Amino acid sequence: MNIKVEKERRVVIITLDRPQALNALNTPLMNELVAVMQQYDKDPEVGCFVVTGSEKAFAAGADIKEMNTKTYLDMFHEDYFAGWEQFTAIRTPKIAAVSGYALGGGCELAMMCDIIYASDSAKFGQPEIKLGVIPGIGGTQRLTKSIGKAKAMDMILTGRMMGAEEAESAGLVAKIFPKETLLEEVKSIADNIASYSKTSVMIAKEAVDRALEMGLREGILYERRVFHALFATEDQKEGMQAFIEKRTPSFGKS
Ligand code: CO8
Repeated sequence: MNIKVEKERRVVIITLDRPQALNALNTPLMNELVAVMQQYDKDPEVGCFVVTGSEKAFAAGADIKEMNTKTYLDMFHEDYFAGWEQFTAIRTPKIAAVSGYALGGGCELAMMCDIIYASDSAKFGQPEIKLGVIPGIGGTQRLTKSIGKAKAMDMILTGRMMGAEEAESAGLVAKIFPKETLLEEVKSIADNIASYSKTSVMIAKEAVDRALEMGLREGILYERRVFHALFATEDQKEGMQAFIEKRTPSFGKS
């Protein structure tokens, strides 16, 4: 196995575990990660994923040693990297807890998560230009949408790394924690998210994702319609009634 999986209450923590290759993302790792997440995605008891690596590396990129001898036709017919679309299709929120290197595919994996929290040691980068290629798992698109054209061009054309503070001020990272406490802090945030109605969390995530793809008018209409739809759930009744009765809501699966 190239990953370790633990379940703590309603949170599933997945640790990338290829230390000999700084967690470089190869096809077996991708397949294991996707399979585990697809299984838990359907479980109403699981409310959040945390994806993390080691203190030295979240992931140092796609596995160069798996790719280096491939031809164009190999890449085309395998539709290399297309499997990562199944990772983005996971509907339960996924949080990246990043320490150390998040380079190339590693940075792209973090960006395929819904929130990135980083330790003060994190280093983000898209160094593919140094290998004679370009980002291939969404980096040119997601980094540009996340931090804007100026910084995305700077990162992708020079291949330089960005430290945690710059990544936070650019909007790539939601918050920075000391590396010693990163995972505990992120688990506690994941626990909080998982304590809410899974239905409303999934719908909220979907609505925010739509903001990147839709115009404002359509996006606001979409939001209003799914807001209306939540009134068909028991969780809406329970959440609002609990507020009025000054008690903690007990959310179910509806
Ligand atoms: N792939 C495979 N092996 C890797 C990778 C990687 N991405 N990164 C590190 N490793 C391996 C090293 O080869 C080394 O193995 P060995 O001990 O057998 O030589 C081991 O991990 C440890 O690495 P280093 O000795 O290099 O460790 P350092 O601490 O000296 O350096 C760095 C750490 C700076 C992170 C360095 O390892 C590095 O620069 N790694 C590569 C970073 C990189 O270029 N990433 C981008 C990869 S390409 C990509 O992600 C997308 C490609 C898109 C293609 C599009 C196709 C459709």
